[in-house]
Amino acid sequence: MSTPADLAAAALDGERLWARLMALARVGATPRGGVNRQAFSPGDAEARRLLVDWGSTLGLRPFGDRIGNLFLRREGRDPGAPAVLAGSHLDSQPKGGKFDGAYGVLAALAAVEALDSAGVSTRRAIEVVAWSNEEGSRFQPGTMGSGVFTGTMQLADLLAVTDSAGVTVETALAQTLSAVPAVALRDDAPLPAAYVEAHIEQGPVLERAGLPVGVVSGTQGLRWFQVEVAGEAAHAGTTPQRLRRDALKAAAALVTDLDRLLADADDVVRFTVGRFEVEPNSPSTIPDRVLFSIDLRHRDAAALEHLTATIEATCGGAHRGCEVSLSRTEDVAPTTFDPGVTDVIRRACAALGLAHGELLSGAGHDAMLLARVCPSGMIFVPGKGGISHNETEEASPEHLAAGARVLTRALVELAEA
Ligand code: HGY
Ligand code: MN
Ligand code: MN
Repeated sequence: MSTPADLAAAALDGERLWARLMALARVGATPRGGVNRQAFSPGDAEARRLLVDWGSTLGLRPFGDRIGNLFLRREGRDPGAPAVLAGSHLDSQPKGGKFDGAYGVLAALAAVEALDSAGVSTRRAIEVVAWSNEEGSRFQPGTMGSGVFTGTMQLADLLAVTDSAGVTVETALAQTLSAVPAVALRDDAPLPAAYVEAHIEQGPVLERAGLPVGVVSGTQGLRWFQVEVAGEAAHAGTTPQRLRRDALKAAAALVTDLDRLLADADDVVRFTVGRFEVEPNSPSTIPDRVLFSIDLRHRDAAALEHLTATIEATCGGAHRGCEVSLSRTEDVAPTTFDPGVTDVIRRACAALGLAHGELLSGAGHDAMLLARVCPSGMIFVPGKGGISHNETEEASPEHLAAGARVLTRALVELAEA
């Protein structure tokens, strides 16, 4: 006999999921097939509008909070029981793909829709969630929405953060929210009973193993730093080399030093300088100020500590006549997902007859913050060539639907508990 979870998973409409993914991908679409929908941009607002519309067609009630997280609630039979949340993020990298984040939100929407189609009720409410500013491209750090929701980050600190044009999060967020139909403000929701996030893998493991789904064991630890190099502006034509305090040359030397010092024989350290800002950025002026980011990741907390010490020893004091200062903008320890939720996901894969494996996430996700306050887990589906944070990111409709079916089953089980 079919269980409610069987019926709901069978009702999952993979074609509609794909159609919504493609509709969302038109918001902020880039010429090379990707999206540029950075946090609190007009594209972010448009994506939120679409999501609220789709949710209202399904009778989901929207709620928001002060950092702009968006929740779409499907009531359960027991209105007092903490809800089960599922989602991801709608913001993207500047040259991002169509699936990173968008998939987790729309897979959750498809799961809730499948419950409706199958006539399945759950004891707990289920909420589809789109977390604010996961990527941290325009405003650092990332995972702002889940950071505030879980009490790991402070709202007041984040509202004061500026982008490179000096616009604050507070202003950009207010503009975004004013462009979306008003939703009820809810800052006192009880902590969720559980959180599940579906995502494309963004790496090569599942594709190489020929697996349609992955159960995620955890995420590696992540630290972000900002390095400021202060020199002195001077005329490019008249200033002898020995008198220069060139912030760009000092910064470039620091990056080269770090690249050598942080390299490891096993190639498991992840060290990236992805953002580099030069002032005044004029060909004939010696730069007086450079800001650059460091993204450091490792699966092992002690290694992360050790690598941090190297960064701190390198990025401080005087270099080539410039002053160097370092600040830490994000710090998330390696995360192990809840064994109970991981088991639910594994059982869902098995019940659907899907070959699956277990893997650690190289990328960061909102789930790593949620894991600090409630049992959390993640479902991965393969991405083509493991390519992500790239406009050519691709995933197959079949894999995306399979992951959403796993999510549907997992939500039924977690929301009945
Ligand atoms: O940086 C990350 O890992 C995530 O994609 N924002
Ligand atoms: Mn993502
Ligand atoms: Mn991403």
